[in-house]
Amino acid sequence: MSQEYGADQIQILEGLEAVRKRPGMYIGSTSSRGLHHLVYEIVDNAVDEALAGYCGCVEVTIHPDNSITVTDDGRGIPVGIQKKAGIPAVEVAFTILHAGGKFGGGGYKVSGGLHGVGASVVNALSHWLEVEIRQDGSVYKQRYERGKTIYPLKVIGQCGPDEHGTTVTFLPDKEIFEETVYDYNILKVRLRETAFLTKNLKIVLQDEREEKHNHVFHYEGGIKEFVNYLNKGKTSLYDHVFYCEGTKDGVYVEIAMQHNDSYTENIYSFVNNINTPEGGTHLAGFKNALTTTLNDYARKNKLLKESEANLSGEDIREGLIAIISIKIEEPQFEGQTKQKLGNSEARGAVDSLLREQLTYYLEQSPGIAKTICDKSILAQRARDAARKARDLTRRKTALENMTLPGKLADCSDRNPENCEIYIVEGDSAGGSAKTARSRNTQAILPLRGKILNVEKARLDKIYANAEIRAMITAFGTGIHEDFEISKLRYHKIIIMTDADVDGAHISTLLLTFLYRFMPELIRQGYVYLAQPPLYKVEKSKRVWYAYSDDELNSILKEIGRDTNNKIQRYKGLGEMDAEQLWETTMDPERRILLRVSINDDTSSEAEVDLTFTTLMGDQVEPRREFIEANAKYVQNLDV
Ligand code: 1YM
Repeated sequence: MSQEYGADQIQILEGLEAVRKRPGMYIGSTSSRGLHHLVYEIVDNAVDEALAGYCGCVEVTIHPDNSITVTDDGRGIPVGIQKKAGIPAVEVAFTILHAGGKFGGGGYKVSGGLHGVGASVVNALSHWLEVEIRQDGSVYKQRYERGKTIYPLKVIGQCGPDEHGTTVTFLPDKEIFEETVYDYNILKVRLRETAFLTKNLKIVLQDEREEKHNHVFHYEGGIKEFVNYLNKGKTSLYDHVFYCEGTKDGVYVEIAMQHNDSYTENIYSFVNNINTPEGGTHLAGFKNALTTTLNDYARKNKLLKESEANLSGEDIREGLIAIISIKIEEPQFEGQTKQKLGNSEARGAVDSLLREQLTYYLEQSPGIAKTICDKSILAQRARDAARKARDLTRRKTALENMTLPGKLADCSDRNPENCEIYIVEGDSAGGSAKTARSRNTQAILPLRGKILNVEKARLDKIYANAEIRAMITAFGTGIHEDFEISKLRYHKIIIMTDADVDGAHISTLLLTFLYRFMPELIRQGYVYLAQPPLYKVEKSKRVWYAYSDDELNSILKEIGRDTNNKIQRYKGLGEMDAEQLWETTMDPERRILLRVSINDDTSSEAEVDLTFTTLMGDQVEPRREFIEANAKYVQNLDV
């Protein structure tokens, strides 16, 4: 190392040493999540440069050794000596730990990252990091290893006079991270979202490890196109996506929304490009303005009679897809996970902008306004009917002291931790399962035929559905606001369907129901898919089961392909007798279960939702691919 270290630099090193000692404090974790977070930190600096109006393109490349290059065409990080530190500004940015965000005033220098701590944290947690800056005809470069400067910033060549930008390449440190292999899909989902949220910014993602991995995200319409993307596979109620933007009280607000014919509400809110799954003041402002404006419009235009009650927010938001994205200088996050926006000025800004613009919009588009009001009024009626139906079930359950559904063959053990419930497709398979089961701990609930698609039905119909009611009572937890996980009667809910397209469809319907009505069951890992075998191979009285074509081939290779093997392809659970069903699919010692999980690392909130709605939409093909496509959600649990 060529540099002498003065007091200042020693302090610098201590700063980054603190990051290496307690990385979790700065990037949340050292798991895969933290690993990917490094990329976001660097990308966010480029996005800031785009928001400031100087950068139009960001490229992210994953190299074969899992080092990452991020390059932008912005102004280039300043190379001049920073007076206070006595070193180039770029070196300050990479080697001095900043409490929150970047230094220097102006703009929204708060985008990105868990804590917006930026470049120096990435540097501290990288085995090595190199930064290259193109500025005023010269190319500058500096290298660091584990946060330490290797050589002073130097000019390594010339570039065109108009060329400018920053390139950062880093290799995450194996001493720090438990996982050092980048997942293309995780970066893809996040960068796509970033591109939607940053109108006009082009983001290119490349993976040198795999030829097919290559994406360009560039959305001139920004969040308006985000709404279109989320509406994929759904039927919109009107063509136009509502969009408005503006700055109030120092808060920049952008809103895009559109209704579709479904019954779910999907609202995603962001603060400085960071998703706020728990909402906060910006979301509250949005909901308030939407409800008030639509009721005012409906009253004024006599779409609601004087005698009728106001439309509730829920009624108006039925089938709504909306993106609320705000930029604010000093966001305050509250709540347990620090994901809920607390700034009160954000509420006012969103509320007043939306009121103003939506009132105008509804007046200009009476056709759309009427469509929204009509849909909301229908929702209101259905909700009333559902409430009555639900009150009835509640009263009933209170009176009858929770009568379990008649079709349920319950287990005798009363400790939920020991208990499992198999949800079985069809009465005949249900019959075999009842015979096969271990009565102590395994309960069987047979379902007849296809269950209701909850994506396509209103609440009143859902509550009235016998199969759904049977599941709700069997689980014991209740749903929606009544949901109590502590009342869950089984710690394994196992979906067992045929290993064919119809079976996959039924699994999907069941998972959709669980995801929409009892998401905690999935989040806490109580939901599983049973894996019945596809083939049975018999040879001289010995039996093998194969759960995939690959497995079948390797069995045949081992025992020899022979006309005397009787290979049986199972078309359904019904073809197995009780003993076979037990051996292959239900015996805890031998079965294969897949635990269903929502991988929050891989999937943004919006993506998980899209998965369900696309699958439950009208296309058949994506549904067929459900199980494979969800390899990401589904992990092998026990064999
Ligand atoms: C591939 C990562 O970091 N781009 C980037 C960073 C900066 C600037 C431009 C920049 C900012 C400002 C002025 C300013 C940063 N500069 C600094 C600091 N891409 C990437 N592009 N000029 C250039 O904020 O005023 C930190 S980041 F602090 F040194 F100015």
